[in-house]
Amino acid sequence: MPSPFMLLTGFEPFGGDAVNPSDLAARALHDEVVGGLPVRSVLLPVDTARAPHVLREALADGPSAVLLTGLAAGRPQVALERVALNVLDFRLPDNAGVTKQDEPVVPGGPDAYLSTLPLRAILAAWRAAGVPGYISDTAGLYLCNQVMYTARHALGEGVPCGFLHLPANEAIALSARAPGPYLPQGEIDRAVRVALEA
Ligand code: PCA
Repeated sequence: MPSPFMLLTGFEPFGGDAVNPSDLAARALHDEVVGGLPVRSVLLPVDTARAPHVLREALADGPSAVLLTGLAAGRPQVALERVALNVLDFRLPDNAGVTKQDEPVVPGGPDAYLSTLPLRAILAAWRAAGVPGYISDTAGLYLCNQVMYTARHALGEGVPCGFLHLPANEAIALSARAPGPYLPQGEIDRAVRVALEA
């Protein structure tokens, strides 16, 4: 019987950024014990063909809970996604240069899956920890939506699973051409840790 763990995923950098805060947070939390369970972090490629395979391999090890994370530059705070849609429609090619338009994530799958994370409990835990955050009603139609849909489709209802979008960190804000919101990486790591605890 494999020992229980929580799966935390981050994404590699994309869209010209040198870093991805979700990758950095996942690395920072790898092997930490949070809420009594060790965290296993897995890095997902920003590659629409490869990401589902890497994800499904990680899911096959039987995590007790799954927290998927990614960057949503421009968002002012950490945001729990409520829903993943069965749609791929990219404004930006993935890291392999592939663009999708009006395609399903899973042909014949349900139109949408809701997050099975305790969204309100996570918001409350963030509030108690002094972390402003909110529930987002769209994860976009890019890789983040794709992996949330893929994970929910693979897992069913039994394992809490959902997506957390992170703001830009200081490195991304410093390299941006126009001023934008950011959250220091240490705070991003803390927000992810508190979400895992909840
Ligand atoms: N953010 C993108 C994909 C990878 C990432 O970190 C998204 O929001 O879809």
